[in-house]
Amino acid sequence: MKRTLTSVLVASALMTLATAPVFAAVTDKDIESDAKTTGDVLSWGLGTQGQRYSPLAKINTKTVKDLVPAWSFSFGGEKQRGQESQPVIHNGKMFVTGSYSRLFALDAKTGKKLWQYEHRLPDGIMPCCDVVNRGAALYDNLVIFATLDAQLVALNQDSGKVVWKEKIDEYSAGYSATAAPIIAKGLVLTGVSGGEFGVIGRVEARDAKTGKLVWVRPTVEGHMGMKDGKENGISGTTNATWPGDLWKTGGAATWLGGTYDSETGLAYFGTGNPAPWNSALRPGDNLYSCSTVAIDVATGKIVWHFQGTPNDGWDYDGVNEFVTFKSKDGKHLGGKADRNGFFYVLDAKTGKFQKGFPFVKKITWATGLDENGRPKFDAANRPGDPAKSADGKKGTSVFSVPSFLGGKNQMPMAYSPDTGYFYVPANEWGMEIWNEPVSYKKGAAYLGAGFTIKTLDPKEIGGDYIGAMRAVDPATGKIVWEVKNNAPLWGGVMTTKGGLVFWGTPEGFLKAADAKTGKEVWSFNVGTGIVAPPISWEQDGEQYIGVASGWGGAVPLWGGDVAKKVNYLNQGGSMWVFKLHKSGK
Ligand SMILES: [Ca+2]
Ligand SMILES: [Ca+2]
Repeated sequence: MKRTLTSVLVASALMTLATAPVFAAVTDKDIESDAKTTGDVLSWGLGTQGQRYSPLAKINTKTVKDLVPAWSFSFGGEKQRGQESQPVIHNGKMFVTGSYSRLFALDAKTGKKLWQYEHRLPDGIMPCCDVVNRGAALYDNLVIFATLDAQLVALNQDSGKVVWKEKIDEYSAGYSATAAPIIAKGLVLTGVSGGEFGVIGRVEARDAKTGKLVWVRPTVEGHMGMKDGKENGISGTTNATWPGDLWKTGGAATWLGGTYDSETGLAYFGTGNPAPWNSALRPGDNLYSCSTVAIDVATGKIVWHFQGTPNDGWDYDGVNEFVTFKSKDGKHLGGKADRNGFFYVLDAKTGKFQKGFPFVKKITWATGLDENGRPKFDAANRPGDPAKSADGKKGTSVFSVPSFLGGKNQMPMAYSPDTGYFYVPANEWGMEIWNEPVSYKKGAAYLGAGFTIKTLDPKEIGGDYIGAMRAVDPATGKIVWEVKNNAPLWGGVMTTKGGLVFWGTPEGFLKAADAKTGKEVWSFNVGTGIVAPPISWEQDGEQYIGVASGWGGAVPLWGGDVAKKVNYLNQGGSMWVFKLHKSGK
């Protein structure tokens, strides 16, 4: 057979393809199918819907006993603090962010460091709740993450070189950024942190390849949106739900980022507290604070909103992730475990309220929800107006449950299409809270409140614990099972086709339980607290489980009496990866 030069070249090119790892840029299609593809983890949430469900089943209720460490990698440095990052995986590489705006690229199979990026942070950054970062996004050949000085940085996945860098806002005005960006239709979507400093919450969309701003949607009523450099309509109606000028420094920070459902074309962002905390100053619902806001990615406009805590007076940020799912009777819904203690089930397309129920044992600020999901407030449990006190300096103090750290905080829950349950890392705690006079000053804390977080009476919550991993059935509103934990849970959850639920504890244990029954089937102590969500992926026929470790976050800083209870826990900063032990037979 006569071989032409062309056929030889083609043959050798094919050989190269077969033997060398092929670089493939991350596309929108890859991201939209991320939840189903097992060889990579491209998004925060293991798919932009945020279900945190892995279709892998090699590690299952029977084999999990053989799960052992494959490698561990230290983030190093003298500074440690909280590690809340979810790693992403692509082309056999892991990209994991660390505290103090660091990013590490590692060989996903061995943990070998490929490169490390340390963002230069200025003095005077104002992160409210530790120097954390929750992860990076992948697009094209870029890895993109947000920094504590409110910038967005895109690095080349192979070289670690900065490709673009954009300022989100002024750190000196209290802005910061800790959330993992998400990608939707070639846009990188980010929020802002700084609700305790009177920032303006918003969602921004940039061209993921260039960083160029495409649209901005403010989450405080009265502020103008932008698209392609032009005005794109005010959010809501100025002064409809805010008195006077308070909306100009209204908070509603989108600090936990969002989720995206390609079927609805909507990005779902939660919003934080209205500023300041002192609710006596701002009668009205204070939209769009403490809400889920659904934004059409194509237009940059709000399609619907659902507010969990109107006129919030307890710092019940509504930032927690809205996770879309298909119900057993075929409806397209979304679930959210709100900081205020209620779990909400809404229509994913319209936001229509379907169901709401407590996922914690005790709630004092509301007696329940009405038919539209609006809370029935207990007026006696709202912190009093300081202007009505004898000296005008301190309003009536109340004991409210949950505490402002929430029935659930930043640690993301998981949803299993196999069991139909949400797995919610819940906490049971309360707080003394009172209001004080306050006025806005740029770059200064803007609370107008004082507080102390406290544990609850064990008799009221069925035991001496704070944390509880709970399986919640969105169809019935029932807690199906729970695993109690001494310290508050702060780490996030993953569930798998293998019938398992994985989560970490501040005490340092990565745990696995049977997704149906809650029976604990495996645990491993990583040597420092876990405040990050686990992931799973497959490489060369083996299933891996990974989690970042390193105790920190908001609890040690803001936790009052609870912080004292957990002050024996040691800091750290590592990536841990596990796989099934090979017996050698
Ligand atoms: Ca995937
Ligand atoms: Ca807040």
